[in-house]
Amino acid sequence: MNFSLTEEQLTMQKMARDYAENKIEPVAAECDEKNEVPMELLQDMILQGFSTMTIPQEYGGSGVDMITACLVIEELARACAGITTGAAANSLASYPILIAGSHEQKEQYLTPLSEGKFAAFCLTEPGAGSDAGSVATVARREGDEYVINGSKCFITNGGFADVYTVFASVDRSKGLKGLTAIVVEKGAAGLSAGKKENKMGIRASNTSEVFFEDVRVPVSNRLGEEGEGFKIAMTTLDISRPMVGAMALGVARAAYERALKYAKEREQFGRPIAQFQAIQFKLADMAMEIDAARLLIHRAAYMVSQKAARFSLESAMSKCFAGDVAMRVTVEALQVMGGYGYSKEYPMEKYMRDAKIMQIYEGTNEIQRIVIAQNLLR
Ligand code: COS
Repeated sequence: MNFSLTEEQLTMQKMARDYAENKIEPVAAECDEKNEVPMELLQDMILQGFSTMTIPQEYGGSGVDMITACLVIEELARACAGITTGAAANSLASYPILIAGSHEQKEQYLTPLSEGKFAAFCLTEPGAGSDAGSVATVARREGDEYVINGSKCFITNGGFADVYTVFASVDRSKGLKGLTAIVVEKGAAGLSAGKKENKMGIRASNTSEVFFEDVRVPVSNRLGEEGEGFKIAMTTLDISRPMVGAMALGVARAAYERALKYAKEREQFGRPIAQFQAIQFKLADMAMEIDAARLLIHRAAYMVSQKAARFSLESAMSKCFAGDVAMRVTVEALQVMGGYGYSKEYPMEKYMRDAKIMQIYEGTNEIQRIVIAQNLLR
């Protein structure tokens, strides 16, 4: 077992840190306040390759391993989890194509993702959240076309994506065995975006409803076979969850680093508060949990890159633990800063708001615990 990073990983990590500090951090507070996506910056992040890191080079990606991708995402999210969510959503939407797409589909849909196009992963519906198998959107086959009807909600980049990877049922009587993955492209008649969510955190990301009203797409847009959609969606989430863990880790680290700096500078009772054991214990717990989360994330990421037969357990553990750590660390780090932590003048309260989604999206942490338990009891 080797815990050191490779030269390439160190270079990518530094490049991402510099980019995050110079480009993302300066606009993070304003985008959060205005509930606004910095579209030019997001597009630049895509052009820099931050959304296509694990896509093979032949389809326009960088083809790096998942640990490297997680290192990069951690750095970006340390500057702003909202902006990073927009970039990571492109990766999420690309996985169904990578998993089940033909060579032609990969060329057609993945290559534009490295050229600045936006993508959205459309699984969740008003009536299908944790119970992803109960998707009600239907794709009715008519000759060489599917006619899609239904609605999706909480879709990142849903308001402006160029490519949507959509999960719809070709036969609702078959339950989750009717689910099918289909690509829908911007401009398709009947495709529209609905309300944009006004969220508590990650406000610099676009979260929208997406509607399909008699949207016609050729059968050649289908990824894999009819009925394979649920497994494609689950495999996608297994791959993407370590990356959500890495985002949570970035938020936790940002909060911890600020708390550490503040504790060394802030004086009360004639000495820096870092000299009080109550503060030291908080800092020690934060550092320990952040390290533990990173180890779980890198193990899961390693398994993704090794193309292990199944890594649902490790993937769920990494996302769940890191999400919980982000929440605990941001609460404690805010406490170290006291009133200053609670003030909107400092980013601490934003970190805490941003951390909360890490326990919710890409599968709630309750669902992660179900996945973990199912694997233990199998
Ligand atoms: N990889 C491959 N196949 C999987 C899988 C995975 N990770 N998880 C389940 N499957 C397969 C099972 O093997 C089973 O196949 P067979 O019938 O051929 O044996 C099938 O899918 C059904 O599995 P299961 O019975 O476990 O499905 P459930 O309906 O009980 O759902 C959970 C399982 C709850 C884990 C799933 O619905 C889930 O992850 N929900 C959360 C969804 C989510 O994360 N939403 C967030 C929005 S997306 S950003």
